[in-house]
Amino acid sequence: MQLNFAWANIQPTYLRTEYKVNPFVEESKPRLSWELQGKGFNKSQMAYQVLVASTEALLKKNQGDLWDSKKVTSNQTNQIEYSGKLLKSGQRVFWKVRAWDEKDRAGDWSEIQYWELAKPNPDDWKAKWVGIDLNHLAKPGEYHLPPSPYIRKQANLKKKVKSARLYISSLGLHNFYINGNKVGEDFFASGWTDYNKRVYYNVYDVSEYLNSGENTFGAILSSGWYAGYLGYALLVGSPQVHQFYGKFPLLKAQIDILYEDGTKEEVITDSSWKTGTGAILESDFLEGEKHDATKEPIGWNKVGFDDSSWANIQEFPDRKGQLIELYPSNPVRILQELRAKSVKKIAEGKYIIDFGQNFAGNIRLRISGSKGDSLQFRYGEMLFPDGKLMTDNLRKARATDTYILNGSKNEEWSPSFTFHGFQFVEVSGLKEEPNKDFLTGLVLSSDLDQVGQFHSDNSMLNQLYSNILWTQKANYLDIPTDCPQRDERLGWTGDAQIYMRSAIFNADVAPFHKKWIQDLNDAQWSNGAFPIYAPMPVNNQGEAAIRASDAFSPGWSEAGIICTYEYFKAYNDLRIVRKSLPYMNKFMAFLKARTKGSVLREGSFEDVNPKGGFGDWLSVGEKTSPDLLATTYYFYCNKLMAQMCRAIGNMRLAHDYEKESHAVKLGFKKHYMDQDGKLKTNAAFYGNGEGYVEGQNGFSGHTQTAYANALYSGILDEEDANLAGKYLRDLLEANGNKLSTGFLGFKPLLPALTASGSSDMAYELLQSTEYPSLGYEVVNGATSIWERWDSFTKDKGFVHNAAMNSFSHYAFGSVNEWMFEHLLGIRAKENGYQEVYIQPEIGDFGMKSASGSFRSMSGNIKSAWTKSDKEIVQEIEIPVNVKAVCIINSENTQNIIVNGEPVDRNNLVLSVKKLNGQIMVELGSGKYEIKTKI
Ligand code: RAM
Repeated sequence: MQLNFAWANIQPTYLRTEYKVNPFVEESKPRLSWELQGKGFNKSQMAYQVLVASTEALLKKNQGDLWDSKKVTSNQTNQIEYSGKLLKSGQRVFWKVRAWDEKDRAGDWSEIQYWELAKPNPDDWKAKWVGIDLNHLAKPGEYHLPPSPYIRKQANLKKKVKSARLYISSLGLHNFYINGNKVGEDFFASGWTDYNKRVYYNVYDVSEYLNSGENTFGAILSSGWYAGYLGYALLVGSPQVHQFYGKFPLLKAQIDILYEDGTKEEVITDSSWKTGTGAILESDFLEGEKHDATKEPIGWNKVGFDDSSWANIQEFPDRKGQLIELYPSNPVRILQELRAKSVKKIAEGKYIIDFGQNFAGNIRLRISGSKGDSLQFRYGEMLFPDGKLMTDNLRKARATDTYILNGSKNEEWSPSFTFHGFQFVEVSGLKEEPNKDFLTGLVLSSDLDQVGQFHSDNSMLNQLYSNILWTQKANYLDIPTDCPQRDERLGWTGDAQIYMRSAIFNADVAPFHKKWIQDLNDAQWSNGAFPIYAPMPVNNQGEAAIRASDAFSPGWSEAGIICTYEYFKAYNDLRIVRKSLPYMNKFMAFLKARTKGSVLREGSFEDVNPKGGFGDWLSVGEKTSPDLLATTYYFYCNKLMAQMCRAIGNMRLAHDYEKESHAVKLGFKKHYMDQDGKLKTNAAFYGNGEGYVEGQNGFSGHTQTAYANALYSGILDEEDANLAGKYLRDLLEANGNKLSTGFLGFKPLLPALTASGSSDMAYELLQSTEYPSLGYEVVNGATSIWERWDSFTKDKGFVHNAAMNSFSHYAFGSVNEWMFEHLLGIRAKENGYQEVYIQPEIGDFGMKSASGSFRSMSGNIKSAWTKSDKEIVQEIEIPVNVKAVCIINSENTQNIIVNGEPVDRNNLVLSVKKLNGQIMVELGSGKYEIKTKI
């Protein structure tokens, strides 16, 4: 019998390539990562060895014919670049890794994983773009919605198929079928990009779908973001309201087949494919889908269908400058199916279905009825007090689906090319009382793993956390949107940048933001400004096509720096920094050109609409000078740029940005601060404020938002920061301990309070259930984060409807950052969370316990605490290879017991330091219980 000492060693698990498990990739040098498992304490990786082989068999014999990294002395488990032989398109390779622990003991090999190189070379594509213009079939009316083209091809495969891959891209949306089976479970491929620059494709293993002999390939196309309605173009009366990138959808698909005998064959889209129409009469994200099941050409996507009446499809040339690349994100999928909570009749044949939860997605209908029966579905987030559906806040989004029954038994349907943001569905046209399960809710979102957990003894807060998660899911749908319901659904950059760190704590957004940061860079204006939303469709004059005045704004455009920075911090990803650097430099130059003496003075952004940009959007009460805010952002961006440049070894640039940040700091103090350290602005400059957001209220520098941003950005020296902390607190107290912040002010508010010693106030704001607060939303019934603190109130109803009143807006969910970093106290010390701080703010702040975890790039970090009158008990879990500094408020080390032993006589503890009333306890991996007497 072999003795097993594996418990003493460390074991790599969760092997990923480019942040994904067993993916298709395009990178010739993809980056590998793993987590480490190991029992006991203070375990770390001293060295690793990666083997990559062309077959699993070789790898089982420990032979890495493609790459043997040999034993590499390093504690890195992430961003390990494959440095082996050049791989060929379509090549699948297998890999495994083992690690040596801190005592240089080798652990077992991990299990075997793989990646497959997709089609990095455009020459590998033989397929042609195909499509057909069906715009003449669109019914005249307010919305121009053509039917979906159906396309098909029958092909004879003469030999036995060993394996096959489908490479597929569309300008617009597609469903693809082989022999009647839908390929994959993804929705809305190929996503939204700046199609003039870049279009994505996906790859599927379709070996199982093919037979030798006759096979049929079919697709249904839809306009999607490419040719459908976008944003508020209709609402604001833009000259162009749809077809922003092209007039009708196109498809490019290639099936690469490998036969058992080693020969190859391809089936490609070209003009030999046939096209007709079918059941999908209309489909659009904003307007909805109409499906007439009586019109479905039975068997159209199977062998034997007579397509002699179908036309030949047209071929279209590749567009110049349009890259075709592998979709970097995870696809949109159904994450969950919700049962109805109630079905209520409101009129003859008309019912309201309540799913009990605000979400983005679709419905699944299961019904038996008569041929030609027509059901209409309308979607809403809320009901009016009389029980009717509230759709005022959808503005010009018609959000209506229609299904016409074909009369077969147990018909099942759900829309393919639309989604809605809703909790309630109004169904009309029902002939009989439906059973409760005739309709289910399909939760759609980019399929990202949840990495965060949060729970506390405050049930309102637990609901709030649930609301944050749901709202993130509803708006992380291919791109990060402001909202999923009304005629907007745009990748608003301000919302994305304030929320980015919050998002990282909740879900593994690495694949998702790899895509969107590219979208953002692609959308950079020629003057260097990043836009206010991305992707950004542009008209022939080079202006925003959805609304010509949509350009740039302080607090929004900085997403181009901040999102890349957050990504780099969370995942220790330098490649994204290198890739974004030219765009970021250009943007910083754009800002610099607007400064005078490194300060963005009053009026620096008068040329945009609204003047000064959006400022502290949706703030309540006092208004902060947008230029003062722009200067704190400018400082912050210089600081982040310096850090990123240093990390990639560009010391000259790092130095330049450091120098500039220093100059901004001095300039800010001189221009925006009085002798008492109070922030000020030249209010007279703004005159009557015309053209500015709520400019009639006048602007000030002495606001919660101004101090919160100044403190968060680090623009103040220590003395001024102390004063700012005091002023911030004073302002809150003078306001009855209530916030007055908007989008830009709320995100840094709680962190700034904690940084300036006012965690008590941060807790008070977080736990408040009075207007304005997130708790107020919860007590008014919210299951998601609302655009406004009072989007709905039980006593006043809807006060903001019609104009801007989304019930699914993640922006104010940015409080999540504070909940993870300061309530649970999990903060990165080093990029990628290889070193962390554990520093929960614990006091007499109205809460007795909280627990949560964050599965970081370096493994799962857990922090929990309970507080009684006598002691605080913390439970902490640190993954292998991670070091934590636990910062505990206590004067005396004798008050602290770690796993039953006093902290200063404890073998498990790496070090103990005292500093200003705090004890720093350094811990390696393991599970700890820390008791602190109070
Ligand atoms: C609104 C959007 C978004 C915000 C902009 C300024 O219409 O919903 O949240 O960033 O305006």
